[in-house]
Amino acid sequence: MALLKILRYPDPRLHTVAKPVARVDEAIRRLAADMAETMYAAPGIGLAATQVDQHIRMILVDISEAKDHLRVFVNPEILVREGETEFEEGCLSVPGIYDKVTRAQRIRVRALDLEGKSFELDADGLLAICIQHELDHLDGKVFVEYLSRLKQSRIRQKLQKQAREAM
Ligand code: K1U
Ligand code: ZN
Repeated sequence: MALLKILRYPDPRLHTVAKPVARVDEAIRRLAADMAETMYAAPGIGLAATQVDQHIRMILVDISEAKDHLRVFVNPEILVREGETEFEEGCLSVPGIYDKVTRAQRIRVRALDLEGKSFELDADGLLAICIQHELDHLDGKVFVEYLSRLKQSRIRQKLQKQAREAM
């Protein structure tokens, strides 16, 4: 397994729309294992392939305390959205920034597992929020884009300054 580099906002590659996975094979399972290692090490509760510069439709989520309930979604689709909830989100691609985002409270998702088998899942609370956040990444959207233009501009400047100072 390997730790992968996580792209940082405002890297333009974060705005790439990911392509569907044509076949769930060993290469996909290896990428999922590397993404899991990267997500747990960060640490995070979710990771989209986009964030590790792999522009295919795969996301990982584990909201368990013990970090022992990894869920992998290949080609995820939201079938149903219900209700509304507000949550202070973070993002491994936007380190140190947290802000409130409104999303659906409950969702039904369809995806493939790592054997290529289709499944459906009803999710609510943090699991539903995290799945929606990760699906946004696959569509090239970062959570800060729900914030005002002023906040986005301040966040961009702050992260660009951090990147310069780290060079
Ligand atoms: O997509 C990502 O960058 C992962 C992101 C997922 C997420 C968090 C909160 C709301 C929506 C989506 C993170 O994991 S940020 C880190 C984080 O929230 C966390 C880290 C360790 C323990 C608990 C939470
Ligand atoms: Zn994120």
